[in-house]
Amino acid sequence: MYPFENIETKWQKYWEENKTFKTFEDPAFPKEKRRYVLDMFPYPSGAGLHVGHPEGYTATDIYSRFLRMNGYNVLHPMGYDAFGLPAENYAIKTGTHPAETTFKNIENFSKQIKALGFSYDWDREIKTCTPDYYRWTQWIFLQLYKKGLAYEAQTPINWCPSCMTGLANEEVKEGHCDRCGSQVTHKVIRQWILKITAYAERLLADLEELDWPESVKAMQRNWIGKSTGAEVDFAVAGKDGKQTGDKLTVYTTRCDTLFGATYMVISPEHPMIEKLTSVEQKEKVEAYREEAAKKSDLERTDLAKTKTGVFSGTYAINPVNNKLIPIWVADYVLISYGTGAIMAVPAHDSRDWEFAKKFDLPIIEVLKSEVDVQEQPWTEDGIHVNSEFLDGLNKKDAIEKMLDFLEEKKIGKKAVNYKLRDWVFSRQRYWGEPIPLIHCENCGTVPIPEDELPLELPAVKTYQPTGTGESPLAGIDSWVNCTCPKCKKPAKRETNTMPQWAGSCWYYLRYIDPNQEKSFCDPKKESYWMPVDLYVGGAEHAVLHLLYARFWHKVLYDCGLVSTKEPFKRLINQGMITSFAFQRKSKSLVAVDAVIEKDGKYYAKDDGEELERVIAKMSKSLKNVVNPDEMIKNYGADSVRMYEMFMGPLTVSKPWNTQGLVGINRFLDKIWTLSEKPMTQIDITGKLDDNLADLRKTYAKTVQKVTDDTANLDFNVAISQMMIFINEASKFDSLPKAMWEGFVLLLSPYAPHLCEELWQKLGHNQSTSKEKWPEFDSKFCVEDTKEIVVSVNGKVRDKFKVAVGASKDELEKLAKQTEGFKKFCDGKTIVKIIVVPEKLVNIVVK
Ligand code: ANZ
Ligand code: ZN
Repeated sequence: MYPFENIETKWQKYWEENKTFKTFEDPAFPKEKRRYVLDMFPYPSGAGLHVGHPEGYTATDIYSRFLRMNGYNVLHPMGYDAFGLPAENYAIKTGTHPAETTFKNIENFSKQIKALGFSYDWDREIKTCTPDYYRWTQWIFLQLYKKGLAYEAQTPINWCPSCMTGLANEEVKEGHCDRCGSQVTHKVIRQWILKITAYAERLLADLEELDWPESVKAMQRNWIGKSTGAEVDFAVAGKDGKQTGDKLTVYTTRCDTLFGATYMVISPEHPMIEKLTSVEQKEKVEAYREEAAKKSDLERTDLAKTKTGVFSGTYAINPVNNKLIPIWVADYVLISYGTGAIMAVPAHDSRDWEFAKKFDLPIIEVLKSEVDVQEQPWTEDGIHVNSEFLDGLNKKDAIEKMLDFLEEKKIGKKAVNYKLRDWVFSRQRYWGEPIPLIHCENCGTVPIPEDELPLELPAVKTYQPTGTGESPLAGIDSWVNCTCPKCKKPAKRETNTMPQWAGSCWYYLRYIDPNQEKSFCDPKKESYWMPVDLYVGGAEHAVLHLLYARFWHKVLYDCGLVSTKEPFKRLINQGMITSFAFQRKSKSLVAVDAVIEKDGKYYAKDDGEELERVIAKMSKSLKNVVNPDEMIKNYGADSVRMYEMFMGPLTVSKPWNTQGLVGINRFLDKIWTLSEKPMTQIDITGKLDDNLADLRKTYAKTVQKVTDDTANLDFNVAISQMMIFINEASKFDSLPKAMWEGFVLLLSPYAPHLCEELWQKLGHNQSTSKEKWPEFDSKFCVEDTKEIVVSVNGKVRDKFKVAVGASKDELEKLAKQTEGFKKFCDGKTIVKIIVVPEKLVNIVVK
């Protein structure tokens, strides 16, 4: 076994001491020779590094090393996303300051990451929880505030009763807290909100120019949810048809179905609800509103749920036929979308249809339907019927004609809506960036002067969230009480903190100039590196981090503070590394340590049931979590790096199998053994004997493939090719030094420690990363001999080898010299000889 432990610590020390990967904004590199290769930085959890982390980190590391050797200046930094709930929850449990826990975890992460030999410029390391970093997070927040993009509001927001904090919409997954899984409720509290909706159109449109996975773009598109339709005004009337003078505006994507609108619905939170409720219905409406307030949006809009609602007691006039239609209150209409009111077309909308059936409201077909709309809704397209001036028209034409009609009557206009909601940005928690604002009785909200930033988090004694909608900071009088920067009178600080996502909204900019004290980043350096050329990370950030960061970046762009519209030009999602688990017939999973293996079969320890081995997510409960430290200790960092790349294509999910790691370790061991063989000075571009010429062909192909595959991030394919080369090379007692050197350089981004050692052994005294990427003339890849088949009367009788390009005459002559020819043609009459160059000679005999 090669001494990987010594080799790896030796070279890690060398890189650190020599600052081998320190990066400068060297003007000698033209713009097209600069690359910014970024990893999604980790949250330093107490659990330490997961084997999923090194997957993406190794990929970007190989790519960065490859680019450097190809003459690029590469920015490749690493840091820690260090604010967040787990450290705070731990503090609540133990009383340890979250900073203490966080820094301890960072130390551990850093040790683990460094043990993998990544070529980061560690002088650029950042931690989002240090005041010199969050000073600028606060500063950027103030720029948003000054642009009117941060506002205070008292609105119902998602509230996690267990984390006791407000959440952004993006943090709610199917009605549950993304972090702890508790059911999310609504709570009305004072919030700071960022106007991300002001950027909805640009966030949508600019996706087009990004080289991102289609799936991530699609998720962002859906999340932004652009909808084009119309706003239509309905006159409100009493039972008697007398207009009250009020109007109710709805949002509809189908104004063409107006003739089928048989009732209206307003959301229980609609601002006009009191005006629209009749005296007789008041009690019922109020009771209904109370019930609705308890439900989540998910519960309210779930298609499967039976519809509930209550009649308001008033009516509206359908403007196309002057019919009186009732206005209902129902919770399937959300206040947060469109106008919070709809015209219901039960014949052609499923939710409206169910509601109409339940409350016995009329259903009028206005699109020619293939079903009876009294029995089921028809939601497909159709030609318009029962619609007077729209009859006979298709959807598109009918919408246009109706829009003309509405515009002419001044009761409707085209409108666009987005599903995207503004970003609830304040958290009632401790371990986050304090929001740098002051509340003054005279002056209102006043930003802290920029030169007084950072506004540091004060030390507290108890981290417990208050649950009242106030952050624990609110309990520290000495911190809360301050003087107003404007009028100098006593004032109070904002006590909410920023959400987990704030620090990661701009960290890629701080890496560019991590120690800058005058600004968040020197503009010259910013334009030297930006945008990020390649960003690699997990798919779970598709809408959260990646949408928020794009938003902040666009704001900075509008402030003239960054040079690009988008931060991340190319994005790659690494696949998940899964593990094995064992499954019973009942489909329940059994933890790995509760299984016995016998003759290749698996049985449950407790009751002996035979189990099936299945692929599962790594989890503590299944005891199938792989610990990278242990793997590095047993097989070395180079093996772990290469194994993770060899498991399969970077972007697919794949199960961990330590046997595969063992195989890679053997492969590296074989290389070590090979390196002990004598190296010859043979000129590998000259004439070689047959065997070496064959090896040269493989070598040439290896150079070509590893170059292309590494550039395309097809690392598993590149590794396979290197294995082919090593297999062939192992058959030789000595190797041409030039070839071996080339191979070592090809392998160096993948197994950097081993290759540094081999490179030194070859007599070199600088790091492989400073060497030029090997090239080899592609003419050596070309096959120089061909195998020709000799057939007699169509039956294969022999084969021979000949140089590529041999003439027909020569092929015929050589065919006649084969044993097969002699055996089957001697003594017979040759009728015809057919020669297919490079392939075959067929002899027809009688
Ligand atoms: C009449 C109609 C007829 C509708 C029809 C649909 C089909 P998207 O495409 O998602 O934008 N809607 C409008 N505001 C709503 C709210 N606050 N809560 C619940 N539903 C609301 O959906 C737009 C459609 O959703 C609108 O078009 C409206 O119903 C409903 F055959 O109006 B439609
Ligand atoms: Zn003041």
